[in-house]
Amino acid sequence: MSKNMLDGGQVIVDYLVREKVPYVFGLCGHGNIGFLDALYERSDDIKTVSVHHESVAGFMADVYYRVGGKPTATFTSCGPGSANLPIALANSYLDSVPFLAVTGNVPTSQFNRGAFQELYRHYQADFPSTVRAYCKRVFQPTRGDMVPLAVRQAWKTMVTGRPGPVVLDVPFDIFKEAAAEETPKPEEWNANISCRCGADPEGVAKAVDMLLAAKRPVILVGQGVKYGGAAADLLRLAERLRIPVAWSASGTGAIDSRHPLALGLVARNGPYQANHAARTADVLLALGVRFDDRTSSSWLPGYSFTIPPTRLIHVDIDPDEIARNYPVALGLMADVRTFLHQVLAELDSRDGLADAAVSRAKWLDTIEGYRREWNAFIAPGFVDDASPIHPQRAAHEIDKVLPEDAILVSDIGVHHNWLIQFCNPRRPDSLIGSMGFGPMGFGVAGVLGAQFAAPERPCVSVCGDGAFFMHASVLGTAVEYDLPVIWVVWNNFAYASIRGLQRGYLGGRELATDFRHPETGAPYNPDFAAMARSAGIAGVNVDRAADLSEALRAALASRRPYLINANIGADKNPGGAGVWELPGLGQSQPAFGGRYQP
Ligand SMILES: Cc1ncc(C[n+]2csc(CCOP(=O)(O)OP(=O)(O)O)c2C)c(N)n1
Ligand SMILES: [Mg+2]
Repeated sequence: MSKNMLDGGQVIVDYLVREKVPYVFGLCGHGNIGFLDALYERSDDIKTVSVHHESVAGFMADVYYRVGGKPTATFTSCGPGSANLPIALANSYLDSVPFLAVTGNVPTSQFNRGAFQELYRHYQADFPSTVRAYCKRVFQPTRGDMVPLAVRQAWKTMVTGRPGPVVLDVPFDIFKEAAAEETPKPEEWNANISCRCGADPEGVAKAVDMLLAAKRPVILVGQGVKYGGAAADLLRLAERLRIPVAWSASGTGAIDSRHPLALGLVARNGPYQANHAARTADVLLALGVRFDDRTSSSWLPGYSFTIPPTRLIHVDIDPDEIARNYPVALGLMADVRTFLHQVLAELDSRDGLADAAVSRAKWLDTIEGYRREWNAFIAPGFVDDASPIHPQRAAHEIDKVLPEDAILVSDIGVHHNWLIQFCNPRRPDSLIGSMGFGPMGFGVAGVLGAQFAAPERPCVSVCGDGAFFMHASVLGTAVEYDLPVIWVVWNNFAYASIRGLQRGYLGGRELATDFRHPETGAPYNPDFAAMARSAGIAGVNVDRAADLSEALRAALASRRPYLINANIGADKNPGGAGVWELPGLGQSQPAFGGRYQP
């Protein structure tokens, strides 16, 4: 190789440095030692973080972006190493979060020979087929000189339009093969591309007409508002027209949940004022939200939405999501922030705005009535002092203790349902969860990525006992990288969300959903607090609500990694004003209110 040539690995790493990627997260294998060698050379410019399970790396890259707003990269080896990654790819793909997955593969000279760890029975070096449904695109350069094109195109695909993870699959030899004298420059290829497209101007005028004429308007926000950086403009519009704002679980935090116009979560377990306002609205402005089954009460009319007669204005960067599940009175493909700028500018040219805002008083008063009814309904759960801890009380105590700048990363399970219902996030990144793919481990591992992105902020994972045990290797990573993360293990001695379904839909025929000691039949789990201590991390057990808040305060004050094993009741599910249907098995009943039939 001539002296001035960079090899494939060096080009990728140099490109990442040029894109100002601060960290790569991953796990070694023979398939990526060429890449690690390139990272070694540039260790002053980009930090390599080694984890103990590949999916942990993917979840870290995911949450790093959700907090820091910058994509990072992962590295995994050929064969099994990269086969541990798809769960994280799919999670990011369905939640539209970008990261670049650099996966190793077998040497090109060995393609189709069945070399160690080659997937070859359908097609040579076939990792791309494995992840085809799991990411936005796969690139597989098979010569060194293909790397520059592949890396810049991979990056562009990842960040433009609707973002998502992209795989750069690199055969072993290509990391070390001559690739180019120079790396592509982001400022020539990617840095100057804007996808902040506006909506068709006539559509903007029509949207404003509809909003000004509405008697019972509601704005519904999803994560497009959060990750599109549109929270400030959302607030401007909501306040200017005095329109209440509800959110999907992924949109949680797009508006301060204590704002008077904040309605809450629309979902099976969403509060009455949010579901009832959304389902009785005459005009619903949906921003960067995709109307999944959990947001929509499984699309059963009259629980979360009644579209029609509600007239839906649906704005999204991805036209595939518009009119996927509901008919639209007006569908607009646009970046949400640009759309909001357009609407605010259009409002400047309109008369009668004050009248529209004043005429809202009746609607907002009505909603306040719903809110009071709901608050009275849920009040007892906040003061319940039982042991095991009442889950509503647990969510409430955690919410009360966390400071405003804390980042809470939830895992998947019944604890997540409690948290999204009873936490009151103030900022777009106060409460992070996975709503598309929902892989257990997301919160257990993702909190490490949050802490890398926000070293000064308290980062707390609330995770199920099932998920924590699945990914307990994170304890070691927190120690190795000195990350003061806190895990609150919501220990209910079960895969409780699934056991709840057996109880609710299958007459209590429970199998394979709880953890028991073989001799006593008593609930069993390893001692998670002792596990933490064995890793060199503070670990405590709590059984009472007041001890939970005390322990969390101590953990926050310590600024060291900490595990709180909280014994939390498993027998309750968070009810709300919506429902969820498991087709063939039936649908749940709303815990409050009924179905709205106009
Ligand atoms: C990797 C993975 N496996 C299985 C599931 C299906 N699943 C969803 S929630 C859940 C139970 C999780 O148990 P735990 O972590 O203890 O949380 P809990 O529901 O008890 O709060 C399971 C098995 C999943 N989402 N992800
Ligand atoms: Mg559990």
